[in-house]
Amino acid sequence: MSDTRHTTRTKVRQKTQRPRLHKVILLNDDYTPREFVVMVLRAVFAMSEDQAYRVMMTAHRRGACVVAVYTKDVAESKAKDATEAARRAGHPLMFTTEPEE
Ligand code: TYC
Repeated sequence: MSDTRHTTRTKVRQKTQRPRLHKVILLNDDYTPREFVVMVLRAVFAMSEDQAYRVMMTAHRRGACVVAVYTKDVAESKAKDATEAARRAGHPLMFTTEPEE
């Protein structure tokens, strides 16, 4: 009598799940002074004067600019801090977040 045994081996491929990153986006408006935008970018996102100026001008010309990417919590908290700093100073400046593709 044949006694054939079949063994099934399942290969498990470990895929490390990295947290999805979220973009912080700077939105243009017609009222916030350019210098104020640069100041907030430097304070909240630790940018140099040069970097901040370029990001501000990109948003000014194109309507919006990605500032940086972070984990969801960090992105949301920085966008909120920056938007609130503007609100306190009486400016309509807004930062939003969205998940990276
Ligand atoms: N458009 C504003 C002005 O002309 C400056 C500005 C730039 C505001 C970028 C917001 O995200 C912004 N005073």
